Amino acid sequence: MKKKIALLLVAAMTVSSLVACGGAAEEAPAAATEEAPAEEEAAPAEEEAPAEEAEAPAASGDVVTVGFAQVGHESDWRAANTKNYQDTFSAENGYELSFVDCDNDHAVQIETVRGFIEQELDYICIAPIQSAGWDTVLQEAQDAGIPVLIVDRAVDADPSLYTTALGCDMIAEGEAAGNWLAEYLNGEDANILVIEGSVGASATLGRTEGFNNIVAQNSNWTVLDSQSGDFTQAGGQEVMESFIKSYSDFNVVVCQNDNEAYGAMDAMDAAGITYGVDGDVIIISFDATHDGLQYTLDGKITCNVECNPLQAGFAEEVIKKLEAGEEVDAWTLVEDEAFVAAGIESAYAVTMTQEVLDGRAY
Ligand code: GYE
Repeated sequence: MKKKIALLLVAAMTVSSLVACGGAAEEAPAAATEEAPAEEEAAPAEEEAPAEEAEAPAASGDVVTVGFAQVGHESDWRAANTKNYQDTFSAENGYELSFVDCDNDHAVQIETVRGFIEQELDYICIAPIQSAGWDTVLQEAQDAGIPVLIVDRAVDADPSLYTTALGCDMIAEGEAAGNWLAEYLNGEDANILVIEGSVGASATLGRTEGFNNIVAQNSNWTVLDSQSGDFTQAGGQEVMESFIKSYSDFNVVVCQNDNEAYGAMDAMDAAGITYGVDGDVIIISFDATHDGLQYTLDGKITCNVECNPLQAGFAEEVIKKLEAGEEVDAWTLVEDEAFVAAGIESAYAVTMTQEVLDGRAY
């Protein structure tokens, strides 16, 4: 089905879906969907149902074509996110998904989106590798009348150039990590090393900004160094190895995702540096994937700030609304929370238990 619907996208800057983390994230879109069809059900009779455009994919029986320009395959988070999109936008559910792994290459991602425009797909989802450099291709999609959903990460572009955006609040995640650290250190000095995510990614920029906001409030904290580990385990290991060569006096390592934390732990193991609740170095991580939370339960990662990768339901919810001719919000927040090692109490984070780990869907 090829629909160039001139959709009236009056986008109120409101948070449309506040979803508790963990399993609840998957449930929320379904719940919202149940409410939404009220209008459809209220339609007098089948034959009087509005034009095809107003029908949800399942109701119309037409295949809805969706292009997804995914970042790459750099992390466990990404793998979970990809699987979630493939499961959600399945043929069974009435979609034809064109999935492209852009291998962390911005130029490839731009060309991928151009390809989707040329193919005249119904919808385009972009998880932007970097936040800058999107205006031209977004304008091209708009000129072609194809709604664009910016998912997971953000873009530095005028919001009028795309239909909607959804994802976690990366600045809030960085602040959560900092607030937890201040509580945990309780006035002790901090000499901090940061292993950042990919350069120019909104996840990196936001987590860095948020954490630095809290650093600025603590005069006895010093960020000794901050380098990109590209959100990969190998990158985390490499950066940590070079930090170990340059710095001997550090007590906090902030890894901007779980995979980097695994690499950093390998580097510290090799150097005989102890970490975790019983060690010399506090490790903070982000994502809170299953394996990351196992390390948190075990007390190796002391604090792990979640970013929920199960976001495809939110994208589908938007697409269903657009198919039904409804307005969509400009921004949907996917909520997250933080976790701390077993035995630690925190006002900012949930204490890890085996039960929390067992309930982890990714
Ligand atoms: O933290 C990292 C992934 O954009 C939130 O990208 C995402 C980040 C996630 O590679 O693991």
